Amino acid sequence: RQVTSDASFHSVSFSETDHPKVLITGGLGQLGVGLAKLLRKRFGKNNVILSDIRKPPNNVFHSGPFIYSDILDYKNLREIVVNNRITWLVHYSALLSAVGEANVALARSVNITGLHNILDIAAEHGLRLFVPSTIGAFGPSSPRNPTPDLCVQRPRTIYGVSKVHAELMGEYYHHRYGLDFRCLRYPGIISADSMPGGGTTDYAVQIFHDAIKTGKFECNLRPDSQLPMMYIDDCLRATLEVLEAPADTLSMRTYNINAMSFTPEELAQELRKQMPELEVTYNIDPVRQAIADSWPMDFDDSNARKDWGWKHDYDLPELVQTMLNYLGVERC
Ligand code: AKB
Repeated sequence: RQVTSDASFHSVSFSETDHPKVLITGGLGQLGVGLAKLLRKRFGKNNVILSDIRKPPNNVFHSGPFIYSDILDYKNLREIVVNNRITWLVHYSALLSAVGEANVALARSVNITGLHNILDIAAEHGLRLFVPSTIGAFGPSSPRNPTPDLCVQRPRTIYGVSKVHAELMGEYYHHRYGLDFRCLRYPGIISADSMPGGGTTDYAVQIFHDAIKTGKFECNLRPDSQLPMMYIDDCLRATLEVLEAPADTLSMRTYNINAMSFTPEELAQELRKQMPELEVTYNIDPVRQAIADSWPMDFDDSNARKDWGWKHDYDLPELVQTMLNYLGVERC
């Protein structure tokens, strides 16, 4: 291995012979396609396999390897890992917070039983395993402003409970079996070319689409609901950075990461600097509001910054400008 000359990554690069072979589960969600693009640029197109139980759109299918994988089917998963000589696994399959409350049995199965399959296969085959956690792994009895890495975690959603379970199981497998488990607690992620599905922070993506299309937005959270948020490029870069971080820099295996915190009102105000005519109304969804009221308002990510050099690039004005540029250009 050689030290990379690319200053944007704080770690090592892989030569042609020792690059990782990566499998991404839940690859057709909000983050998988973007992560595959970033990892393929770094490790080569054929060394990153996207997987899902859904049929990929043509552009995804033609941009690199795609495979059917059901995380609830242990044998199918093991076959994929063995046949493709997988060395890193990024486990993105999960039901998010709001949709999880609407279907607790399915969320329990995908988020908890599915994770058990992933952990066992990763431990059995010596994989490096990344599982995202979330601000949703905290609850009303956690300190909310800011929320540190280590504090009370008593979430009130099946999503949050399953993510605390994932954090603890991954760390247990790390200590018990030496599994190379790495986990970041993501804030709400904002992206232009992929949509989130069934989350509490989804409003912060939808507002851009509705603002551009109709000049109006109906928000399902109260105007003063402050939540931690991040632009997708920062999230994907953080994921690659923690995956590449030398093990001796990681004093923990689960880190908070953050970029900014804002309320729907503050986001609308920033948007109005470019679209003064934007009309925002509020029609509160009680399920999502109760979830938002129990989550961190600000996220303390000082350990990630200290240990492996985490640093966000996008603050609120840059995020809004980037989203508008991206969606504006797409519209033409
Ligand atoms: C959700 O809102 O459920 C997710 C998350 C913050 O984990 N976006």
